[in-house]
Amino acid sequence: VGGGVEKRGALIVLEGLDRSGKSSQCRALASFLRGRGQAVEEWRFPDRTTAIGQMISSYLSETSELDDAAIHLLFSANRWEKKNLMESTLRAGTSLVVDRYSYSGVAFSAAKGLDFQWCKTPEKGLPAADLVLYLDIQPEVAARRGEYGVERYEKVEFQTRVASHYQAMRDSTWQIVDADQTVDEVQQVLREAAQNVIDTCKSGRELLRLWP
Ligand code: 2DT
Ligand code: MG
Repeated sequence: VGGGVEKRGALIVLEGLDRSGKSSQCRALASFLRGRGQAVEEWRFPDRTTAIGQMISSYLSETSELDDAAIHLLFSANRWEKKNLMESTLRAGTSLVVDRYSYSGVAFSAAKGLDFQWCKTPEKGLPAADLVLYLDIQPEVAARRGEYGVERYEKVEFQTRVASHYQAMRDSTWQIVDADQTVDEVQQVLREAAQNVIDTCKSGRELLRLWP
């Protein structure tokens, strides 16, 4: 191996409606890849550990109210504050498996009625995902899963609008995965797609920025 070829990690994002299974699938995917000897970190947005993340967290648990545009920009700022670390980690060869990203930012805020293009603007310049794994589920099916409705947004009518905005962001980096299958069946699809994109990034694919 030579010539200073960059062997960067892949930015792999899981997206989908609430209760589509993202968090457990992320965990399983990251540990599978690690078991295969890949350098992988598991991330999530919002990152509730930062000062901005704590404001977001109290908004989500409905202990505080914020203007729709203001909370939109806080979600975005929560990604910007992690941008340098995200990029340096990827460039060091570590792949990231991320539970939600800018696509959630746009889909959820647009579902509240904010302008779709306006919602995309603050994300411009962040690293683009190499692969978006969209866990596709009908809002009515998600609503039958455990603990639905404990947080803001977990209402079928709202989730239906979120789904339509997600749909408007689909491009060639997206893979739509039927999430109304067993946990293992879904995981199998994710593993194969993730392994492929990690290989592609290792062989020198350029890191792109939002919105390509
Ligand atoms: P979870 O932590 O359960 O995924 O819920 N959201 C998320 C936004 O509105 N904008 C964003 O930028 C992001 C990342 C989706 C988080 C909730 O916050 C919403 C559900
Ligand atoms: Mg949730």
